[in-house]
Amino acid sequence: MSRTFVMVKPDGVERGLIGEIVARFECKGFKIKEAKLMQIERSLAETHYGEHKERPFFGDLVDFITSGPVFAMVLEGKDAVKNARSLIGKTNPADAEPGTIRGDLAMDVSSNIIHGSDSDESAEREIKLFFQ
Ligand code: 3AN
Repeated sequence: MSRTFVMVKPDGVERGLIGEIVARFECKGFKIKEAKLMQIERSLAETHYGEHKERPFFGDLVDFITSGPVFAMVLEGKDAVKNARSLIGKTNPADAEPGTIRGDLAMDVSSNIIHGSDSDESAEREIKLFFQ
């Protein structure tokens, strides 16, 4: 068993998709170990997205992720990072397969409704950042 960090972004919370998204992870077999609705501070957003600091969309990304509450979760399961990312789908919803969360529920790369850690190291770093 391993853990991953997943959060429903402000657009997903605003659209009332927390229940739908949580249900998909539960149906897959994940256990929810922690969960909270929270407002992300700018400094936390900048740390969380540190690897994208030089990208042209960094400012918009930080604005977006702090624009309203997010629903943050720690999920446990077999190959948690990989299994969660396959449920989530490709970064750009236009490329995400139908049946995935982004493929079914989103259209735009800059508001792609959900974040999932991309490695075990990122997962542990992000869990510490969000859940101390
Ligand atoms: P993922 O969230 O699938 O791991 P990353 O880590 O490459 O994707 O990107 C982090 C976030 O940055 C994405 N969830 C998305 O919101 C945003 N992003 C990535 N690429 C772009 C882009 N070309 N234009 C705008 N936003 C982007």
